[in-house]
Amino acid sequence: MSRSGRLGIAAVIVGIGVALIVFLAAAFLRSSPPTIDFTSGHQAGQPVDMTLQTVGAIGFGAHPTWVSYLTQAPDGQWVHTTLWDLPANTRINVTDYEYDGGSPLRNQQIGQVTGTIGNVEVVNGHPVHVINANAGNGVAHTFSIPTLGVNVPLYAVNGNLNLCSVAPCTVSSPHNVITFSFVTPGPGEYPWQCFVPCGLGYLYGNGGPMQSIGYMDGFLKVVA
Ligand SMILES: [Cu+2]
Repeated sequence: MSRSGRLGIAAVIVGIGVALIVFLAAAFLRSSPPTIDFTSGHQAGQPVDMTLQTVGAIGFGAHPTWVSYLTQAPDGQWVHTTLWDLPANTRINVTDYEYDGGSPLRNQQIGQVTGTIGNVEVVNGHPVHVINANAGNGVAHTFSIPTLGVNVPLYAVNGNLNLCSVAPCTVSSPHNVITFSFVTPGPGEYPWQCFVPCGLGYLYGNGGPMQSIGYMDGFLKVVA
């Protein structure tokens, strides 16, 4: 084959490679966890019940070892997502099944419950205003909506037990049941996240799942 022929083939191969990389990068950027709709059929003035779980390892997908939140859809299915459509100016009653071990907090401030109705959370039936993370099992994660002043530390389970490592976890695994309520503001998108640096193996624990929607970050998509 002539030199120009070989160059031509090489150029085509490089071109295909570049196109493939651009396509995959665009597909990655477009990919997003699903949004769970808690607005359909909602009657004004009625509260919305939302059930979550926090797990020490999602156990499947691209990052099986990552910590994560999951959301129970209204049909009862557990979905690996942190994105929700919620009605505005509405009381949201949250139940979180907490399946992860914990540790003392580097920042004791996030051991305090703020921004919920009554500035309280209920841990296994006991009302709590602050968790002393240096006692007991420590704190596993927080549920925090910075723009609304909401912060709920999630009391951990005993990390020496046989913890659930493949989500969705079931109540046969060690867990704490944590409930709290807050009121949604007017329409808008409000980020929420965990503030415990739980991204094990990442710089200061703040990378990986701490930076990823669907794991330790999400959005409240509040609609009128
Ligand atoms: Cu976390």
